[in-house]
Amino acid sequence: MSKRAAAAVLAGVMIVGLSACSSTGGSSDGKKPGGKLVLGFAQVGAESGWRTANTKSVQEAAKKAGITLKFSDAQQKQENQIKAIRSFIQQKVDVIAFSPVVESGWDTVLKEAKNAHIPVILTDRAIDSEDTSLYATFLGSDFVEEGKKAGDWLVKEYQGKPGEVNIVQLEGTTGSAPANDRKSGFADVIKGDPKFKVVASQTGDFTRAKGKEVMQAFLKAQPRIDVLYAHNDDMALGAIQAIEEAGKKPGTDIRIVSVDGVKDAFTAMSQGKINFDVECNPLLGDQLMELAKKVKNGESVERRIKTVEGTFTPEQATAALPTRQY
Ligand code: GYE
Repeated sequence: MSKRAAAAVLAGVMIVGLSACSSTGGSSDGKKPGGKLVLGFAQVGAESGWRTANTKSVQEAAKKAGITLKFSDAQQKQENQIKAIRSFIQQKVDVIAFSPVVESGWDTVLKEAKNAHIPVILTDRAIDSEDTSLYATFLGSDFVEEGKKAGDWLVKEYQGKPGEVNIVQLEGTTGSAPANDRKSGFADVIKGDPKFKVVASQTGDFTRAKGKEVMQAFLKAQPRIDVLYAHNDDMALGAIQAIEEAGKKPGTDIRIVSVDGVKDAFTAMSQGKINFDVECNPLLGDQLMELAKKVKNGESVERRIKTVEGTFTPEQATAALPTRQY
């Protein structure tokens, strides 16, 4: 028997033991009264269109799978997520899933979950812990790859064109996996040609309001901006407002490459305001519910499950717009 299977059996025994003492009772398969699997989900927040679509996907998938979802919104604060995880442990949920707002600082609370024999699934964002026994699997995108796709587009776009390309970058939430990885993937690709210069780079916290505010500051401080690379669509959409208010044409005067592929960005692309969008799929709900059932039953799951994603030119975005789900 594998260690994880042994732990799962032990967890099952413990939950049966606990429920035997409680007044509400419980079933012998380790599920809560009523037989439903209980999943505690600690969401990052509601910072972007991507996040709203992700939350909806998780909530709808839980309903469809007959899973009781305990949902918590951390408002982009790690301390709130840690509190939510602790409360899930106290409530003895069957499985905990969360999308870690930042990469580091999770070991203590995840050890608490491990000691309580509650399996943990990372969704969407990764953690940098060296102790990989703290979670069963990580379901989400390859953010480095996304950054590379943005960089590849830029390199192609400026192929054979001489002269410096001044780039400003709107970074995602500081310390988050998508901000770190989208930045490094992009940097890795553009470093091959010294004409590409990132002249300013600052966090816009993945929100429209912050994206606009930081872009306004970039426009004031930078004598020439050729390209904006935004780590997500909401920041790009905020920046578009700032560019237009400064009397410039987004997509023309300043070329824009972004990540996510949400509907609002596709609309902006159809209007020529965003030049390229790298897709990041938020519809992780169904896969998450499948995984929750499996880890609860002690079945083995792959340690890393990557989402399949593409890229969009304005033409492709315009064609996809009528049927885009998020
Ligand atoms: O790109 C951004 C959101 O973690 C992939 O978080 C997610 C990112 C997404 O706020 O819009």
